[in-house]
Amino acid sequence: MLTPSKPLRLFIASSNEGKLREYRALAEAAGASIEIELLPGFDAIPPFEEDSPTFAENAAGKALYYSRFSTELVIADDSGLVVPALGGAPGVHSARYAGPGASDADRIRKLLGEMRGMTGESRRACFVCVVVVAKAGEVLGLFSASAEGEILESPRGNHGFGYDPVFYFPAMQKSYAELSREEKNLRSHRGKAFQKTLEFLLAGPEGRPA
Ligand code: ITT
Repeated sequence: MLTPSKPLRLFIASSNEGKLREYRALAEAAGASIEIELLPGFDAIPPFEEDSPTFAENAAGKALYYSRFSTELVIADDSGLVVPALGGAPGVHSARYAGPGASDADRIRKLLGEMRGMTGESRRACFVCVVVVAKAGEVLGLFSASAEGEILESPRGNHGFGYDPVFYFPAMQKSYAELSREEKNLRSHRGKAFQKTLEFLLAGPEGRPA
């Protein structure tokens, strides 16, 4: 992989503090070649309506929409928790699963309630993340990754955000919320999708959409 002489600057479009913290740590881990900042003026932009049935469409919609407010590279992710035994829920509705104004704790309570009495294979779940890079209203790339795990009976750990305390990650034998940010980022759905994004963006002078 070639390292560009000038740092690659990415503006992230996200209202989710947990995601922003993870992206900042991912950029830091990538070294001096990457700078990540919240899209300037993000809070004043009317929010994008995420009403598509797939993570890819929502992520592309978000990145395209917000990229029109900048001349730089913009990234957005759509992500969520998929539980096959619940027909794929919460899925693309992960952020709104317990209705508007609900907290992470409310969403976790609802999920555990829906899964009461389910055992074994039924508790399988995966996190999905689709990252889209766009520039001035054009999609440059879409990168997705997932992480397999199972839903715990009760929350464990206090790091991370969202559904992390109830997502047991067998690869690390801990819940996502028991991992440090660095440990989670190394193997998580978002960490892997962002790694693919960086490989694309840093591929070399020809491949670099600067
Ligand atoms: P933006 O669209 O502004 O980025 P959002 O929170 O609405 O923020 P999404 O539409 O992508 O983002 O919804 C993702 C939801 O899925 C998020 O709110 C969490 O509830 C959950 N989620 C995604 N990644 C997660 C992770 O790594 N750990 C825990 N929960 C996660």
